[in-house]
Amino acid sequence: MEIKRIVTHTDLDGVVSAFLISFIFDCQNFYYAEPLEIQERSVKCVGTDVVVDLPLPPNSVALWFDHHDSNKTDKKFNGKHENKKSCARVIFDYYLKEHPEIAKFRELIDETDKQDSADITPEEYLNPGAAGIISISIKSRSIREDNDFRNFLINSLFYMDYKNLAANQIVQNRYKERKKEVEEWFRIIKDKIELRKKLIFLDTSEIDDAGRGNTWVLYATYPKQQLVFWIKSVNEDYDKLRIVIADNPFCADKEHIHLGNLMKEYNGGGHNGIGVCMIDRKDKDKIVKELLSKIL
Ligand SMILES: [Mn+2]
Repeated sequence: MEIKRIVTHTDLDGVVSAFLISFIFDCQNFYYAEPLEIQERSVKCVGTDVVVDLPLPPNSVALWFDHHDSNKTDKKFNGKHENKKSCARVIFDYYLKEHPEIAKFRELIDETDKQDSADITPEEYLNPGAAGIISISIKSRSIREDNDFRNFLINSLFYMDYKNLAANQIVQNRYKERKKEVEEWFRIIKDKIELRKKLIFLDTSEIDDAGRGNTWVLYATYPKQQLVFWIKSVNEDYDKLRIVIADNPFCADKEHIHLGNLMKEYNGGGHNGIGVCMIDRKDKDKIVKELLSKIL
């Protein structure tokens, strides 16, 4: 099989998945994409691509691996889709027999499972371990620079344990920078938060310079609220908005509708516990009202 490129998601699971494929197939060419870019065909995939942790592209590709429930398909493909905690796990389990040398990455895969399925405690959020630090460090600056950094992480994993990688100065600096950015963001958006029944409702679509936040600080601040409902602007496109509905991992009440499937109705996707979609800004009121009526 000829493999010329690995197309992967931008997060920790995407990085670890790409690393495993790179390790097995000796391919060093990476392309990072968001799920919507695959669905809307703005990233063209070809027959020599391996696509991981993303939806199956419309064109046929060499291999596809994914674990997102909402990306399940009846179409024919080479590779594997399984509802596991991470895409890295799907790849690891698929190749372990044929490539027993990947067994040494088992701990990294266990940690990737925890990060990608949000299986952590408030304490682990506040004081993350090595995988948490790498995960947080991934998204911190411009998209271009983030991609160079992702390449650096993947290349480093070839000769360095992930714990040593987390202690690396470049990773540490980015982690601390990101942590500071989230604290600053929370200070700015704090009075926009509305607690509506079981929701932490947050609309930051009218604030353009709050910096990039995250849902974890919301979960940890309101551990008894079951879901986060966050409307945010899309940096690259003023006319679009992103809506995230996510299950609060710190809340004991786990009963709600499948959020990934809900967002599928709006061209988005996700898992049972998190759904994301992108909408036109002009449709905000209508769609938010619809979504609220479906989850409350
Ligand atoms: Mn994933």
